[in-house]
Amino acid sequence: MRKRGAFITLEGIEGAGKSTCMALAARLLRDAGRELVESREPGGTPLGEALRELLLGHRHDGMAVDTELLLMFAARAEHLHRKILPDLRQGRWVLCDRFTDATYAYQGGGRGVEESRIAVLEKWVQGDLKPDLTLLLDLPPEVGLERAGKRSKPDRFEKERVSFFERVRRVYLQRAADEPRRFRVIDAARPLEEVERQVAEVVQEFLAAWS
Ligand code: T5A
Repeated sequence: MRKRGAFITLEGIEGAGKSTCMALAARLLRDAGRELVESREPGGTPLGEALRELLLGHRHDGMAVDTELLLMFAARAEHLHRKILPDLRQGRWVLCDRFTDATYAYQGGGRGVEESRIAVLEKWVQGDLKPDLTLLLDLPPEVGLERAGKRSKPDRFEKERVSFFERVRRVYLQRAADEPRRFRVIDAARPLEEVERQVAEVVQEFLAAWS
């Protein structure tokens, strides 16, 4: 039987450099001969991308917290069934910009949803599936928001106060401390070349351990 592919995620607050580092990680994985699928959350499928627009756009400012939480998991269920699980079963590797850790961080830490309620949805939608490796790009919110702000108009989340992102960051770091085998924390406040060096090291180490 073909070995299932590895599932790798990138996490961090806005402007942490996930998209930038994802491009590097994808190149390294392909250079190592892995068949790779790149994706993102919310999104990754036509329905998921439509939900992303609802979640990030401003048409529904003030959306109820439970609605936001359930839409995140609705997009995730579609993503898992239509893309992530079939790809992993075929032996392809999946590299994803955000996954369920973002729900714990944003809806849990940021919005104050109880962790146990998120855990129920996680179990329902994912069963036991978790990423095999999660790179957490960590930096102070002020730095990330300044970087993100230079680039585009703020989305529904980017309009939140710094204190919101401080809570998000705290949950990310707590999750990394709780699951040290899965998480690698990268100091994303460093200059880009240095961040990329840290990411490359983690990816090479994971490739060596997986094969
Ligand atoms: N969300 C998502 C939830 O609330 N719950 C969930 O369950 C999920 C899945 C998604 C939003 O949805 C929320 C979280 C998010 O708010 P998104 O587009 O995926 O939004 O995430 P963003 O964080 O908004 O994406 P960004 O593009 O803003 O951030 P990135 O990808 O982390 O940053 P990147 O690579 O685009 O870099 C930003 C800028 O900084 C520069 C880059 O060149 C770029 O200009 N940069 C650096 N500059 C200096 N030094 C470095 N080390 C740099 N690294 C990057």
